[in-house]
Amino acid sequence: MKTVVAAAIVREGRLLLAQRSYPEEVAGLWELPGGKVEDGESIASALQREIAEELTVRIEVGEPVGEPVTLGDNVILVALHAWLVDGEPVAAEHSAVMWVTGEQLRAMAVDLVPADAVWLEDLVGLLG
Ligand code: 9L3
Ligand code: MG
Repeated sequence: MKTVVAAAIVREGRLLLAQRSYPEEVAGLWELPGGKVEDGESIASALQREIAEELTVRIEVGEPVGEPVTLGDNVILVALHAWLVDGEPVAAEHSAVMWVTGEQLRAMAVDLVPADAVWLEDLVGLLG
C-alpha cells in the first residue's frame, strides 16, 4: 500500500491551495499540496519534506482532515491539518498558490482536483 499525503494549511480562517502544473488532466486545477510518502518515512515527516520542497516553508502537522481517499490500486490519499511555522509559501513546483475562505472554496469546488473535492465540506468546516 502506498500513501500520498496532502496538507490543509490554515491561517486566519483561510486555506492554502496550490495550482497543479502537471499532468495535463489536472493542470490548472487546485489541490492541497503534498506528495508521496517514501519508504521508512512517517506520514507527518513526509508532508513536512514535501511542503518544504513544493512551497519553501516549514509546517507543523496535526490531525487528519476527512476520510482517506482511494486514488487507485493500492494508493491512498490522506489530508492532515497543518499550519506554517516558518516562511511564506512560494509556488516552487506549482503554477500558483492562494489563500481561500470557506465561502470561496465552495464557490471554486469545480476547480479542485477530483480527489481533493471529496473533502470540500471537511475543509470548509476547518475554516469555521
Ligand atoms: N494527489 C492528489 N491530491 C493531492 C496530492 C498532493 C496528490 N492533494 C495525487 C496526484 C498524484 C499523486 O497523488 O497522482 C502523487 O502526487 P504528486 O507527487 O504528483 O504531488
Ligand atoms: Mg506534490
